[in-house]
Amino acid sequence: MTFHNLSGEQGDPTAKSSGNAATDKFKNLAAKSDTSPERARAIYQDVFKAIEEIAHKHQITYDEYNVLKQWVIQVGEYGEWPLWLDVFVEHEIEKVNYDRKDYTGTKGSIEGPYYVENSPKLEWDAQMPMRDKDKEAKTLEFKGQVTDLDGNGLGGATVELWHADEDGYYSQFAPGIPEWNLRGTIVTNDNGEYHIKTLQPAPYQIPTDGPTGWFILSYDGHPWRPAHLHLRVKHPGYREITTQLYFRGGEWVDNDVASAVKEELILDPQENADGNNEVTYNFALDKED
Ligand code: MBD
Ligand code: FE
Repeated sequence: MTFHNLSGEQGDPTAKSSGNAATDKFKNLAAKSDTSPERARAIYQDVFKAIEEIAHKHQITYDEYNVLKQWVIQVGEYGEWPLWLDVFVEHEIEKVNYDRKDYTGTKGSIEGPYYVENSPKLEWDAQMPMRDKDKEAKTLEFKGQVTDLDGNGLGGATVELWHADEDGYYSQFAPGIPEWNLRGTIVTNDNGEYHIKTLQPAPYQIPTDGPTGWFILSYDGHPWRPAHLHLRVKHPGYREITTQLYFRGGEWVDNDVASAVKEELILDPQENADGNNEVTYNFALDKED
């Protein structure tokens, strides 16, 4: 086994540029946790126990160990730790923390590596920031209401929306795209409603010219995520949700490399006469406890 560039293509953006953009964004966040030494010890003991079991069960060779060591170095050099972790680990952390029986509002999903805070504020009835090129793509009219658990509209809620363009690229993580392209913070009207015109996103391919892609190819996996919208919905006094929405029948919906699809988060868009998509989705927020 070797990890090398099996695709032979220089992606645009390269794995290195999008990876390092995600790393530069994340490393400046003040991440901290109040994990006690006792808890740290308990967690690490289980991690090392799992490593021990795997090493013996699979009789891991020194060649494999050395490839791993080199790969870990490369993940860092390419800035792909946010990408690799969010694709392979985040979904379980999301479930542990947010997918709980006592939360009955709209389900969450992983944030992924491409969120940027403070996107431009948009009126409740607005168009996402986009280029002329994006306007030629299939349109998605995305509307609905943010409510409490009893269905009362929450006016002044914010719906942060970010997603990839038709080529599967995210602004600020690919060269040459305007800073806030396909990123916006929609403020709901007095009834909690929003009505957004955007473009229909395409499936997203993990860059195959970097270590996360090589990792996937090493086990003959595929590097695709289904087309998706990323959302973060907030209103004071309510539990903030970070989630994603998918499109029924779309490619990779049943086989997301990031394991982040939930049935409740699959949209059923209607295609109207002019070939554009229209869909209504309501967000119900749990009370903050
Ligand atoms: C994405 O667009 C994404 O949403 C996740 C979770 C990982 C990689 C790319
Ligand atoms: Fe994404």
